[in-house]
Amino acid sequence: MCDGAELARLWGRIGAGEDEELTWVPRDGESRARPPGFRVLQGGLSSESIAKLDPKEGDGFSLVTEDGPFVRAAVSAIAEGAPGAPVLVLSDRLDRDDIPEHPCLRRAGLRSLIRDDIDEEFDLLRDLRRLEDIRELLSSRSKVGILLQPDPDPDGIASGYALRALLSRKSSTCPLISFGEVKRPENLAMVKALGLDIRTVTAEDLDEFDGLALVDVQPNVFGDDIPARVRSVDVVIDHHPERTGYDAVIRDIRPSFGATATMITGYVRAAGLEIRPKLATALIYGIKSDTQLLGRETSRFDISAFAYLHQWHSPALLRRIERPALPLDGLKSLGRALSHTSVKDGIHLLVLGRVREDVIPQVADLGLQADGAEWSIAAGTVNSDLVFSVRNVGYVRAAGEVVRTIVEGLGVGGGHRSMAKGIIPIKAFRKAYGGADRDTIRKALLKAFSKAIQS
Ligand SMILES: [Mn+2]
Repeated sequence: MCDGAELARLWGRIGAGEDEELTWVPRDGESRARPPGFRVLQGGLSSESIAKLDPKEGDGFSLVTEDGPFVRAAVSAIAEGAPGAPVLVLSDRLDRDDIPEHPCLRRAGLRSLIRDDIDEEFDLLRDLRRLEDIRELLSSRSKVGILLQPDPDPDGIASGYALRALLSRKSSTCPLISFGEVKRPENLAMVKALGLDIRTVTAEDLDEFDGLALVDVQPNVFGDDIPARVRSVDVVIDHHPERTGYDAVIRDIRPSFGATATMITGYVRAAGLEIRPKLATALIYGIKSDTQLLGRETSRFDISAFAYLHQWHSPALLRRIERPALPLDGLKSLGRALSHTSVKDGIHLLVLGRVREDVIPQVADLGLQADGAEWSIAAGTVNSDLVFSVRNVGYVRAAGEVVRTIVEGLGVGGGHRSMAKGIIPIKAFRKAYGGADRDTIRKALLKAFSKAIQS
C-alpha cells in the first residue's frame, strides 16, 4: 500500500510479484489518475477497505509511507480488518515512535535497502576498473608468469588460477610459478584434485616471461636478496600488509581482507565471468583455508564472497580436497592405533607408526570426536621424522603454543588456536626419550602434552 501517487510511481518501477497486489491511497488534492499497475484502495484507509481486499491466511501487508498519521491509520486498519496479518513498514524518515504498537511488524528503510545494493555495485565497478587495467597492461605480452609464494598455499593457488581465467589465458602462456614446491599434503591434494600444474622456477627462468603478476604475495617475501626481475613487476594482488621496496605498475593490496581469493572473487563477479564449479571450489577452499573456515581474520567481504561462490561450487570436489582418500595401509595403522585408544585428562592420542603424511591430520580431526576429548593428537613416522597433528576444542590453551613448547630444542612446529603441527626428527626424539618405538612415542607425547597443556 503506497501513500500517495509519488511513492506509487516509485514503486511502479519495482513492480509486483505474481502473488502481490499494489494498492494506492491518493492524498488530498492529488490527481486521482491511477499509477500503472495499481488499484486504488476503495473507501480510503479503513478496516472495511482492508477486509475488502480479502486477505487470506499467510498474507502480509507492506506500507510505503513517510507520514506518521498514515502509518498509524493503516496499521490500526490492518490490525482490525486483517487480524494476525504481519506488517512491513518501508520508510526512511519515520521514527520508531511514529509507528504504533503491533505484535508482528518490522520496519526497513527503502532507501537504505537500495543503497546497500548500489554500494555493492560501486565496489564491483571499482573491481572492474582494476581488472580492465590489468587486462590492458598484460594483453600484448606473450608470456605472463603468475608468481605465488615459495610454498604455495590454497589461497595463492586459487587466486592464481582465477587470475589466469580472468586473463583468458592457458597455462602455456600464463603458467602458475613458484620458487619452491607445493609441500603440504593438503595443498598437494588441492593441486591434484583441480588438475593444476605449478612450475618451480629459478630467478634466471624469469627471463622467459615478459609479464609478471604476483598474487597473495609481495616481493619482500622472497628474502633480502630479491632477484632484480621480481623487484619491478607488472601486477601485485595481495591481502598482506603493504610493503615497500619494490615497483609494481598496478598494485591492489587490501589488508582488511581475509584472503586474496576474496579480492579475486570480486574481479570475477565484476567481469561477469562464467564461474565453473572447479573455479568456485578452488576460490571457496582458498577463502576457507586462509580464514580457518571464516573464523580468524574474516571480513564481511570474505563472507559475502563465500556466499556468492557457494552456489557454483562442487561439494564433491571440495570434499575430495578436504578429505583426500586415505590409503589402505593408513587405515590399518589407524585400526591398530584405535585398539589402544583412551582419553585421559581430555587428551586423545593416536600413534600411527609409519604412514603417508596426509593421513595424520585427518586422523587428528577424527580423534577430536572421541567422547571427552578436548585435545586430539595424531602422530606418525614420515621418512625420518616424527610428525604430529594437534586439534583442540578451541576454548583451551592455543594449540600452536602447546606444540611450540613441545618441539622446543627438538624440531619445528606451530599453528593456530585450534590446530597445529609439529615435526621432530626421529634421531632427536630417540636421543631425548631413549627410543622411538610406538610405546615410547605414546608415553613421551602423552607426558609432554599433559605438562604443556596444564602449564
Ligand atoms: Mn592469503
